[in-house]
Amino acid sequence: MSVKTNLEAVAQKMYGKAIKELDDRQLYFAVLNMTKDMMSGKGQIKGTKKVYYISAEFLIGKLLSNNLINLGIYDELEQALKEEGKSLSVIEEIEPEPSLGNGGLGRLAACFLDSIASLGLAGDGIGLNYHFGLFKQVFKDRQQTAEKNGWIEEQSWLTKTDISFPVYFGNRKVMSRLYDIDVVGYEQGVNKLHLFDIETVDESIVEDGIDFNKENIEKNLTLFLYPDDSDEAGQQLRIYQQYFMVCNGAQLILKEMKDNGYDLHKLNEHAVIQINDTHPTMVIPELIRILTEQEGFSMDEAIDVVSKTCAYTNHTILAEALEKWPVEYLEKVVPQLMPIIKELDRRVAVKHSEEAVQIIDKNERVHMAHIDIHYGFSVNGVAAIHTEILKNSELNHFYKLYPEKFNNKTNGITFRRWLLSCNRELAACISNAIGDGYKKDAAELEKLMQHIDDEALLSEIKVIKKEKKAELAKYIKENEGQEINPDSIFDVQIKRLHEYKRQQMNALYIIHKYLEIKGGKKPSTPITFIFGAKAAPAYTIAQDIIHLLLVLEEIVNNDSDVKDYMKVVMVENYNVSYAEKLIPACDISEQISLASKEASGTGNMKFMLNGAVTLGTSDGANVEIHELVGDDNIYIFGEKSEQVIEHYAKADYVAKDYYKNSKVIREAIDFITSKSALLAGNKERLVRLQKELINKDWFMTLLDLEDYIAAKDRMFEDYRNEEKWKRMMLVNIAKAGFFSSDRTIAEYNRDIWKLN
Ligand code: 26V
Repeated sequence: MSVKTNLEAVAQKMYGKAIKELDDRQLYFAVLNMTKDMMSGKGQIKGTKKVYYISAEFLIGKLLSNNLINLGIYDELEQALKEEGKSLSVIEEIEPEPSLGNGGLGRLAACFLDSIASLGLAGDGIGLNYHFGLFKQVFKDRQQTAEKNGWIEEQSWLTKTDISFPVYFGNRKVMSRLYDIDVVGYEQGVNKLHLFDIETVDESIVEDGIDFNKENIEKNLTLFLYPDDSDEAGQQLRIYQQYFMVCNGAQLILKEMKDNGYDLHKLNEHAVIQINDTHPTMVIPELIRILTEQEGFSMDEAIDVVSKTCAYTNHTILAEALEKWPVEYLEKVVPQLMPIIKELDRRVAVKHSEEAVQIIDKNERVHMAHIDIHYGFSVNGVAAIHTEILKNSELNHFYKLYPEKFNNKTNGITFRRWLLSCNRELAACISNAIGDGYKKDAAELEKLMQHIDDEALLSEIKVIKKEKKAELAKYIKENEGQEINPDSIFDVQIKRLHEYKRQQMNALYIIHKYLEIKGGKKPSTPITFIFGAKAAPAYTIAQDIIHLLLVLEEIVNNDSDVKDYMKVVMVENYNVSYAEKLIPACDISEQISLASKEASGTGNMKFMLNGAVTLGTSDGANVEIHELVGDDNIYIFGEKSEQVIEHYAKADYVAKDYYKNSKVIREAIDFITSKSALLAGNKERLVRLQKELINKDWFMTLLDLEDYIAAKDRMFEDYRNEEKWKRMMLVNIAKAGFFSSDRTIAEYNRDIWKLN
C-alpha cells in the first residue's frame, strides 16, 4: 500500500475527512498515528542478549522527521502531501519537543538509541516520563526566568502499557506506570524507550513558574527533570527520582529475563546495563537487594552476577557533578538499600585501605561513582583525552586497582538527525558526489576528499550554507525579533551555560570587538555572534553571564556606529529543534572550554558535519577533530590540559595579574560595569560577575583570552579567502565520519556489551 493510501485511510478513520480537508493539526495527528502503526509493524529487534541503557535524560527531540527517514518514507510522504496542497515541514513544526533532557549527556543517549536500533542490536532505554521536563526559558528584563515546559498531548509518541510495578520508599508504597516510545532503526526493526511515570502524578500542583511542593512525592515525582536541589528537600527529591527510575528498571529487566525463561544466575549472559553517569547508580544495590531478598541468591552470588552485568560511563570530571549523597538522606528515602550499600562499602574497606576509593567517606557521604567502579565491569570515558585524564588523575586510584576495566569510547552523533534530517540539501549534495553509501557507513564520507579540487562541488556547498543562513535569519527574525545579515559571518556558541564552557570569554571578545569598532577599526566582514544556552536556575554566576550576553545584545544591536558590522543574538529557550536550525547555518563553531574540563562535546561534531570550522581549545573531542582535519582546517588556541591541571595543582593562576597586566583584558572587563552596561543591565548582576572574573575566575577565562582574540581575528580574516574557506568546509565534512554514533555503538558492542 502506498503511504498516501495509508494516510487517507487513517484520516478517514480519525476525522471522517480527506487529507485535503484536514487542518494542519489534524493532519499532524493523522501522520503521527500512521507512523506509529508503521513502526510497530516493523517488529522488535531480537537477540539472546540485550543492552539496557539507563539514563536520567533522553533528549530525543522531535521524532516525526527522524522516524520517517528511518522508515524510508520521508520523500514519499512529502510528495504525497504536496499533491494534496500540504507541506510536511509545516506539519513537523506542530510536534512539541519532548523536554526530557538537559544537555550533551541526554542528547548522547538519544543518538545511541538511534544507532543501537540502526545496527540491529537489541537494546532499550530506561528513564523517566517527566511531564514538564527541563524548564522553558523565558527572558524578562534581560534575565532568564523559568516556566514549566509541558509536552505531553492527548496523542503523542508515548504508548501507555499495562506494566506497573510497586516501588517502596521505606514503608511508603507507590505504583508506577510504564509508557513506551518506539525507536525505529534506519531500515531496521524497533527497540523501545521505556519511560516510567508515577500513577498519582499531579500537574496541577505546579504554581508560578516552576515552584511546587517538593515533599509531595506521590504528586511531584515525575514532574521535573533536575528539580532545584539547593535545599535538603530538593536533594532528597532527586534521590526519590533516581530510586524510582532504577527500581522500576530493575524490575523490568528481571521480568524480561524471566519471561524469556533465562536463569537469573546467568543474568550477565542475557543482559548488560549501561549506567549513564552516576544518576542510575542505585540500580546496582537494588538488583542485589532483589536477588538476595526475593530470588534466593546469597550475597556473594548476587554481587558477582550484578558486577558482571553493569558498566559505567563517566561524562564529567567536575567534582560538583560527581554525586555524593549523605547517608542520612539515603537512610530516609531508601532505607532498604542502605544495608546493601554498607555491605558493598565494607567489602571494599576490607580489601583497600586508601581513603580515595572508599564508598562511604569520613563525612558519611556515599560516592556513587565509586559504587559503579568497584561493582561494575567497565568504566569508560567519552573522548580519548577525557579517558586519559580519568586514568591518570581523576580516577587514578581506581585505575591502579582495575586497569582492565578502563576503556575509551569517543562519543558520536546520529547522522540521520544531524545531517539527513536537519540539512537535507547538504545530504543530497553529498549523495550526488559520492553516492548514498555514507548513510549506512559514515566512513565513506572520506571519499569527499577526492573532490577537494572540484570547484563545482565546493561552490555548491557554500551556496547551501548561504541558503541555511538565510533560513535561520528569517527564523530568528520571526522568533527573536532580531534582524541579522545573512551575509555576515555566523559565529555560534550553543550549549548548556557553565563557567567551564566559557561563554563569558566569548562575551569579552564581543566587548573587545565593539570597542575596536567604536574606535574606528571596522571588521572587513560583518559578524553575527549567536548564543543559545539555559542555566540551572540556582546557578547564580551562570545567570549573570546570560544577563551580560543579553545586555550586550541590547547595546551592540542598537548602536548605529556598530550594528552594521556586528550583531549579538541570544536565542530564547535553546533546544534540540533550535539546534537543528542553527547548526546547518553556522560558519564558526565555538568550542572554547577550559582544556581538561569538557569531557567530549558533541555539538563540535554536529557543526563539522555541517561544514562549520572549529575554533577551540585542546579539549574533549576537539583533540580528535584536530588530529583528523589537521592544523590547516581548525583553529586551536589556549593552554593545554596538562598545563591547566598543573595550574590547579600549584594554585598559581591569579586572574587579577592578567587584569592588571593587559590593557586589552582590562578594557573588556571594565566595560561590564561601564555606564552603558549599567544603563541596559542590572547592577548587582554585572558587578558580581565582574568581581568573579577579576578575583576568582576558577575556569581561567583570562588565561586564554588574548590567545582567543588572536585566533578568532585570524579566523575572521581567513573567512574572506573564499577558496581557502570552502576547502576547509569540505575537509571538515569529509573527516566527520569517525564521529558517527554508529561507530561509537559498534565499539561499545565490541568491547563492552558483546551482543549477538
Ligand atoms: C550536571 C548538572 C549540573 C547542574 C544541574 C543538574 C545537572 C545534571 C547533570 C549534570 C551532569 C552533566 C553531564 C553532561 O551532560 N556531560 C556531558 O556529556 C556529554 C556526553 O558525553 C559530553 O559530550 C560533554 O562534554 C559533557 O559535559
